[in-house]
Amino acid sequence: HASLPLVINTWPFKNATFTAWSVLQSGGSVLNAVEKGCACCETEQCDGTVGYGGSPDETGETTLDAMIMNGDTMEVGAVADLRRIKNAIGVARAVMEHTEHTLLVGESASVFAENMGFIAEDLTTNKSLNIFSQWLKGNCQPNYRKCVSPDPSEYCGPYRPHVPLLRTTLERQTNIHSHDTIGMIVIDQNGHMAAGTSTNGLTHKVPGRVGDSPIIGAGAYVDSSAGGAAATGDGDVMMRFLPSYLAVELMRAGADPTAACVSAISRIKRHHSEFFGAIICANTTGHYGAACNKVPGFSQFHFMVSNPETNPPALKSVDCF
Ligand code: SD4
Repeated sequence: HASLPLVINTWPFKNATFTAWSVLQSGGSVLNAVEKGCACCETEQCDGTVGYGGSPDETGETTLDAMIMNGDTMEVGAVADLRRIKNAIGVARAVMEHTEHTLLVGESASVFAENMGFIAEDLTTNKSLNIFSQWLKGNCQPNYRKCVSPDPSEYCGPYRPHVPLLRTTLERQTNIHSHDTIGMIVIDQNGHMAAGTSTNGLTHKVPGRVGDSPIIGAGAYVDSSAGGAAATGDGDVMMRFLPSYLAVELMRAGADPTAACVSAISRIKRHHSEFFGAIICANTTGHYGAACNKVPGFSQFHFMVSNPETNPPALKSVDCF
């Protein structure tokens, strides 16, 4: 049986869970809990895949995607391809609270952030520089063009890749450890709900690439009258299926959270049996579930839960199918 409040987030990002839980315990709102929880991962550079200094793109730059959603009012703020600002979910919150818009992108989003008082700084670190330079030298690393020949002029179109490497399905699969977005759902004792995401996306991506995380209904979705969901994994594939929206609508129709999560993953599997991804779901009563697609190297998905029954926060896992 379920109990409220609830904090649930993707991956074993324990300090993020703890931070969100602490915000609720001190009387903070669900939006503050989601923002501070995800911001904790941005500061800690969780897994190197949230925040600065990770997932350098084809030019070596780290760019960030983030979203925050209010399940009571259905307001959303999001940023994509954000540059030079570390606190991406903070900027997403500013978009929600200080503009009539929903999603700001790229350089303009960064200028907005600077005007809002966020500090502009280089998101590159020695670690991200190293990942980038290894890639420049290396081989057998994925890039994300539909290339089949080692001669870039033959197959990649007029837009020349920085590094002419082969990209195959297998290589892409083996890159699963470069995806680890934080996605979080928070419900308080009164049933107020919020959700959010933050990520530095995909390593070696084509500049300008936006993943699923800042896309409403893809990376996350929440409606306090139905439930919330957040996804992680291969955003280029997952965003085509709006898995978070689908899961929330299934819960609205009566599905329990685990069944809703399984259905959202199954929908993607129909077309992409080999995709890497997972989703977490929670309904209005605080019941929760998760599901993931089984691929080589990924058979179990770990996530964090904090509610009055766990000695908060607790690591949970689900077997992929
Ligand atoms: C993306 N979905 O940009 C993100 C990455 C991710 O777990 O979720 N990793 O595609």
